[in-house]
Amino acid sequence: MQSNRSFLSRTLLLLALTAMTIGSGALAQETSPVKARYTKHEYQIVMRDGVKLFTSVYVPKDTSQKYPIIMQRTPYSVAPYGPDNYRGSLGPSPRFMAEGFIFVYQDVRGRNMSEGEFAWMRGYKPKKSSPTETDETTDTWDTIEWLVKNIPNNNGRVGMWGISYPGHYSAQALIDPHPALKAVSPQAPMDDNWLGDDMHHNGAFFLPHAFNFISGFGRPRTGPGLQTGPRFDHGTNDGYKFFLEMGSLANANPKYFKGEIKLWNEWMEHGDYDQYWQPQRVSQNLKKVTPAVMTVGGWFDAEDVQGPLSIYKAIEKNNPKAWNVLVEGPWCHGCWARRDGTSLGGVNFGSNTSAFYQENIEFPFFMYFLKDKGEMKLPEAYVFESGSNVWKTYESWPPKNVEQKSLYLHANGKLSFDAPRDTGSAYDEYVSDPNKPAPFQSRITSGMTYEYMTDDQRFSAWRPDVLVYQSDVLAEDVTISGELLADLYASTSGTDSDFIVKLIDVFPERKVDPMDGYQMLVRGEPMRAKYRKSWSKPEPMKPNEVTRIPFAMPDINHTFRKGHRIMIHIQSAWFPLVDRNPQKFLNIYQAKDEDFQKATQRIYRSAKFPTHLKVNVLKP
Ligand code: PG9
Repeated sequence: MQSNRSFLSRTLLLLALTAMTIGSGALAQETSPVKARYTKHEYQIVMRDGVKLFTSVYVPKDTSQKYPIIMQRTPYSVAPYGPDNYRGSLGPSPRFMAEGFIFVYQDVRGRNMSEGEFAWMRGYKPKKSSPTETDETTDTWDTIEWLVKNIPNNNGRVGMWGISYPGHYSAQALIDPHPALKAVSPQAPMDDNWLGDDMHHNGAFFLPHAFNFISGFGRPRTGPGLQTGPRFDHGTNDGYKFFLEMGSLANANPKYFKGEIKLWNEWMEHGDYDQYWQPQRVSQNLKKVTPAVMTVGGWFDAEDVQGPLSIYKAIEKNNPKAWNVLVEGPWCHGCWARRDGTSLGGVNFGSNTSAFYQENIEFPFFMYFLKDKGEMKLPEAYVFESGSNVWKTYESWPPKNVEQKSLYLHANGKLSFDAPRDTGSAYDEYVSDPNKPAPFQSRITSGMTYEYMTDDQRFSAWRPDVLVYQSDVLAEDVTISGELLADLYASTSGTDSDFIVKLIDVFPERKVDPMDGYQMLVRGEPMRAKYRKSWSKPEPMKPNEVTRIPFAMPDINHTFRKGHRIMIHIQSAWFPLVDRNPQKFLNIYQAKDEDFQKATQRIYRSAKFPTHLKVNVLKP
């Protein structure tokens, strides 16, 4: 016989579990904070060419005041669909839902429940051939025009925000902005998927990022409908093994995609920076920016570290009167909205940087420009300084109070701000074997992780195919702010090569310290040598001839603390993050497995051939 006490406690537990179970289902919809305060509507908004775009609109139940519209356009679905199925949250952060806005989410043309044909980063058409010709700027314009005229109780002002691809669409809206568009925050926006964002960096192809993404996103579509599907099954967690065994990029279709993924086929057909990629670049068209713009990026964003910087800089350069600011935090991709921003991998940033940003930067921006609430005190640049772990504000980005200096390679793995005086042709040499390519990370995973951007590089430092140079222990803090310019003098026994430069912060050896000897990646970037003179007209390298290979690496804002060392790695593979270079001048996207050859690489460090990294050092 159960005692009364245990029977009662079991009954209470059962009731509690039942309530929780119901809570996860229908009841939740009734008690969801969104449904309690907002009413959802779904529309098919007709564009100027007749195509209908599926748009969800959440309006506050309280009609005692008018509200601004804040919109996101996305290729990733505005699910859940159905007027009775509500999103779990609305807006860039919970503050917005509590404050009260009209929230709009739209499936872009050709995606999910919207009609039409999807094009990858559909380029702007400056001269439309007819009143019904469309691009993303006209789809955005037509949508805003319809919203302000048809959604009850709006205050005539529209804001946009989005992270990554939605950030790209926010930036597109700035090209020919609708007059009601008053505040736009492109966050981790893709600017150019050949020059720095997502798929390519300086011509090198980001293999797992592209392959794993497009194997799902690029699935054939027969018409409006939710486009989801299973993630690609590599059959192993070991991405290094999977992609090495896949071999040449040309093997992907016969082995896995069978030619069914149109976007993959397009990317394989356009290896150079050609008319497929060039029109996609948003920043080239940002010349009539009238809304207030707050571009947001993460210093350690593995996907789109370059996009925010190039979009902010283009607006600043071409629109001197625009209200245009930059925010950069110590974040991975979108992590200012998705994680607390206190750390990334093994590196701690000392505070919840995401909460600080959401409360003190993002929310005040939209409140001021869409509701005339609060004061506008945002600086031109609100940038976190990693290493010292403090927020810094500047009147420009990059900051003006910097001195350009160069970190030069020297004998015996030394690195210093002094130029080499060696009059000969001193060099260091390594053999790059594409069948045993240097790895980009030590963890076993099939994808491009977020954490690789600040990983400890000691897993790589002892490899014979990685050159390592480090400074003496720093006698004082050295803060480097802005773009990095690598200037290599290199040769290869082949006719093409990749050169990857990694800038690293070496923590002091302190056994009791969790960061004991940590070699923190601050910035890494590849350069595919055949593009050294032109992104669209590649040229071979002459075997064993010293060749100058200059290239930019995305901006940083990092303090190398007193007691640390500055380190540079140079290598010719970063696998599988970057596809392998056959080290033979040919179309890599059509290479055969037998084309991949070893090459002997030389990096020169003499007065005549001074390999160095130009940096901007913040003046005291
Ligand atoms: N920028 C991200 C992405 C684009 C393309 C491929 C993979 C990722 C994103 O939109 O999330």
